[in-house]
Amino acid sequence: MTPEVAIRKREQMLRDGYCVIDDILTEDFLQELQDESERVIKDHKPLPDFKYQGQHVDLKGSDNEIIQRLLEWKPSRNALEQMGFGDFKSVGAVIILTKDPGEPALYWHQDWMRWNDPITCAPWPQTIFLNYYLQDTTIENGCLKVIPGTHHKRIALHDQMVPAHEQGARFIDEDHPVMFGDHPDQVDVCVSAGSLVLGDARVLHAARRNQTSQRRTLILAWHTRPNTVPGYWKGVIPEVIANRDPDGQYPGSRIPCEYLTDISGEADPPRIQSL
Ligand SMILES: O=C(O)CCC(=O)C(=O)O
Ligand SMILES: [Fe+2]
Repeated sequence: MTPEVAIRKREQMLRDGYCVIDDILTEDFLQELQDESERVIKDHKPLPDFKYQGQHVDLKGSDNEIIQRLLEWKPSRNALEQMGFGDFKSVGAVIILTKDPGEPALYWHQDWMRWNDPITCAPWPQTIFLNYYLQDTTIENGCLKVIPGTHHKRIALHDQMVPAHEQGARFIDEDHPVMFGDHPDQVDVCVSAGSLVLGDARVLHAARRNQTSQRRTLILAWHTRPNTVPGYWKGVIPEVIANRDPDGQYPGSRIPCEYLTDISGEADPPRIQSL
């Protein structure tokens, strides 16, 4: 990646809440990860609660040499460094997530757990996912969908959603019109196998149903950075962040509170259309 491209990717992360870095894995390492994920999945008993996320296998780098190599993968580290994201550290583990043939879509959600903390207002990312897709992803096999900008901007969908994962969404019906609806601003993030999708934990995202006869596998690695202003940030520091008490108690929450506002200032009419 050239320095110019790295800056553009960072700008996209800050503006849209996601970006794609193509071909980050070598052919050989991709093959190794495919083989290893198949081996691990074979020994795993999927739980019914996870049907929208597919197989959901947690793996620590310290327990698996191949996963540790992925967490330390030089091209990914270099890309983060070049983007100014060098202070992001992996949590030391990954989640292997699959969509098997015929499996349902993943509902709209965001994964930020700190909505009560003023750091929520950071114009820069604090927690990101590194998503390694092990097959080409398409609309047919369950590609990721993102609504750009929703890491900073409240839209109508935020107030219609069932909270993510264990807090409700795992237990909804497969035909839930809001959680599985199409949104006019959604972007399908179709990537080639071995590419990396970076995403801000706050951005609204979902994944399509797998209508093909092949499994679609993702290795997801969460990364976080300290609660500081990153060196590349030259813009205004929001007052709530400048005044944030670093020793404050901010109970974890997945539900966006008043820190997430509609920056457009317009009343956002409900815009969800069911599929
Ligand atoms: O399956 C995907 O592409 C995304 C998975 C995801 O966002 C999640 O499990 O939180
Ligand atoms: Fe997610």
